[in-house]
Amino acid sequence: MKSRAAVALAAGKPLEILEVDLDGPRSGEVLVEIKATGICHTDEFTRSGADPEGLFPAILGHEGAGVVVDVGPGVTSVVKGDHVIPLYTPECRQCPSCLSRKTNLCTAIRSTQGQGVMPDGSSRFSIGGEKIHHYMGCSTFSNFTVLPEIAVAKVDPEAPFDKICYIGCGVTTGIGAVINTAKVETGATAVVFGLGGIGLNVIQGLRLAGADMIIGVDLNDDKKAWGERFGMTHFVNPKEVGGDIVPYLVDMTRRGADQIGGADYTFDCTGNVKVMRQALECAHRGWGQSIVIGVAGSGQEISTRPFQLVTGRTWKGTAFGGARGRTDVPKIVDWYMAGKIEIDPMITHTLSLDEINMGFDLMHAGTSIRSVVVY
Ligand code: NAD
Ligand code: AHE
Ligand code: ZN
Repeated sequence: MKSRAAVALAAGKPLEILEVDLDGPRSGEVLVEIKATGICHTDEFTRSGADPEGLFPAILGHEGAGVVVDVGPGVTSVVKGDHVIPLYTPECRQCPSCLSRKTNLCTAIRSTQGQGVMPDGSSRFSIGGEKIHHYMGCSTFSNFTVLPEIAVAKVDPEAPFDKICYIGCGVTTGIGAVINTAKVETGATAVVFGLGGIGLNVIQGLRLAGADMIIGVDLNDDKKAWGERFGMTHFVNPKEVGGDIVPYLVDMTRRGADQIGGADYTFDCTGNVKVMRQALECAHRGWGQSIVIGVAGSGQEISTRPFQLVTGRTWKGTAFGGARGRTDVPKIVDWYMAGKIEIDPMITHTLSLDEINMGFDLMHAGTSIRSVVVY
């Protein structure tokens, strides 16, 4: 069949809207009509050429929602007509990682996913016989895409596609980092670096968990109002702090009889390795946890003095907020439908597929939180 798609032909180039050929689902696979897709900073990370795993030509996009329109042989957990969210972190419930109960990082198909192909080693996408790579196992910048059955979460059919697509990455990552990875407790203090599509969801996760002090840090002053909208209690623009931001944040978090200071939990949502170091070092001596969410480009490395860890700070990372997709994503959709979490105000721009490059421009300009493409 044919599908309209935004294709990344080469690193650093705008996406091109093209008609692509799409083969139908094979054994254990499903064909999904994508109804809406968000544009995450990770799509930009790969489009720009910074991703060491980046392959071209490829159909990017990993934050989608849609309807199952066909199923391959052997598919048992979804049927035509089901509403689904594609999962870049699948959940097979059979691999050693899934069975460990210690991680959400299912390993059933990670290696072929990283090679831009389906689990049988081939791509379903092509143009004029030339192979186009899949991306993060999702390729939601195509109106139709093929996914392994284990990489879709069946969700409430009443939920609006143009909002719940964001649960396919940003919402789940931010809220999950707080709840699943950090396991933040009531009354905690926290610092969130980067108040974009992920950071604001960390903030709403902290509000949900009952944190007392939520400090947001961003270079863009416009993010102050955004953070406050979702529960941030204090805002810091590093450009307005004379000198090192770490002692400044440690001072802010010094409470009561505690003369040491530092936050119970800190989160990097920038992907900047210097910020990751600041986030670790403003965590509280003895128990502070710093969670790395941002992804950094090829060749970038984090560093700190080992003393920072010797004195009890913990550096952790999180992918997809530690969520087990087929189990947790339907619940997060239900939270949204019940009004427990907010999504609508964060979707600042709704675009057509033809306008998708504008979504990347808005991200760079710092004027969007999330742009969503509706097919
Ligand atoms: P975004 O562009 O919407 O937001 C980034 C924010 O960081 C912006 O508000 C920007 O002003 C701010 N910022 C940039 N440099 C800063 C600095 N030095 N100090 C303070 N603030 C700074 O991006 P996003 O979609 O929110 O994604 C954030 C990061 O998270 C990206 O690296 C993305 O690739 C990554 N990500 C990771 C996961 C995961 O599973 N680990 C999931 C989604 C996104
Ligand atoms: N290809 C990158 C890895 C990027 C990365 O860490 N991706 C996150 C999801 S970001 C979503 O917006 C992830 O899920 N990581 C776990 C995994 O298995 O990739 C690189 O740096 O090589
Ligand atoms: Zn993402």
